Amino acid sequence: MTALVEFQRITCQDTNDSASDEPYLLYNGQLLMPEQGDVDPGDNRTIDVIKTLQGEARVDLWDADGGFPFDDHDFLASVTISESEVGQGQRIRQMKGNGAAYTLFYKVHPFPSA
Ligand SMILES: [Ca+2]
Ligand SMILES: [Ca+2]
Repeated sequence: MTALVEFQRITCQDTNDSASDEPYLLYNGQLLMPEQGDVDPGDNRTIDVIKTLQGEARVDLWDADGGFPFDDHDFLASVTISESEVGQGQRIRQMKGNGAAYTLFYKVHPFPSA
């Protein structure tokens, strides 16, 4: 069985950086949402990407840090998405870690039959 994940948006409640964050998302280790600039608490960023899902998939949230002197990017949180979420409508998942808090919005659809 295969499903489709419709990634809608992410909202920020708390940042990892003392100033704005530069969040990005990975889906099973591949880029899902490229780095976003100037994200502050209360901000939304549209994702608007559809991915196929087989069994389970992992979404990782990172904050990009490119400043001198060579501060590494910060891992913030991850969630696992499962095919069992098909048909559950709007999914709202908290992604909290490393001082930051974000919310991920998505829907899991059945794969269209031929
Ligand atoms: Ca950071
Ligand atoms: Ca940053």
